[in-house]
Amino acid sequence: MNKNYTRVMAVGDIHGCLTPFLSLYDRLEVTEDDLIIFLGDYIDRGPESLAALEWLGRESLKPNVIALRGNHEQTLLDCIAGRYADRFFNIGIGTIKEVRSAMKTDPTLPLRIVQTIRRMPLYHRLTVEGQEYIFCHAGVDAQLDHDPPIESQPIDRLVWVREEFYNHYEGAATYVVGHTPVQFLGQPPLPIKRFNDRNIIMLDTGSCCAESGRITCYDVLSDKFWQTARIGWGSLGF
Ligand SMILES: [Mn+2]
Repeated sequence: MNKNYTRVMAVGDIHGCLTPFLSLYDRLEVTEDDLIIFLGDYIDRGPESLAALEWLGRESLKPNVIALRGNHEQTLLDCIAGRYADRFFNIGIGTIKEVRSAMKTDPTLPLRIVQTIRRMPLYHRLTVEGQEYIFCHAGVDAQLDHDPPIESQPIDRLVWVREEFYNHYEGAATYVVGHTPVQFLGQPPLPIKRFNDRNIIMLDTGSCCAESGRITCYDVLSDKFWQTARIGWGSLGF
């Protein structure tokens, strides 16, 4: 790490819940001495997908803010580019509705979305006091090689992988990921510091995708974390 950051914070899935996230972000009082890495999935499920994407696009222009790409952003990109129409119908439908209605007054919107998502890296690597951290939306496919080089992983794996990562990864680098809500793993809505005794920190605490969902920010230097109030299903009027 070139700069000695006060905090190195990662934020789990937001999923269109920008308003609750922004009140959390205010509480963090982020300064330029903090590094903040968003783990992807800013859109879909919640009601403020476009606003979340645009906010992340602007915020990540700051040198100490990194917004990684999640499977939902990748899917939206693929939809706009005309690929994977099947996935477009599975996830992303809420965002596509928002995009369609906003396009009526802003026809350049799809191009801006493509530019914003293409700027989002798939992972970020960082070494702090000899400990390597890899921030990524989902992880790597570790079924055969239990510590595969992230550089050779297909995009699809980096943003979609689940069990093939967290049940098989055995590397020394600590992965910091979102993607799979901890509730789906039978856990309470708190960050998981070491999943299954592996070097994996899991920070998707459900946002609006689980009954007990909330959004989590975690500082890997201090192990401190901050959360929104419970968001959960239906609390946002959808
Ligand atoms: Mn997600």
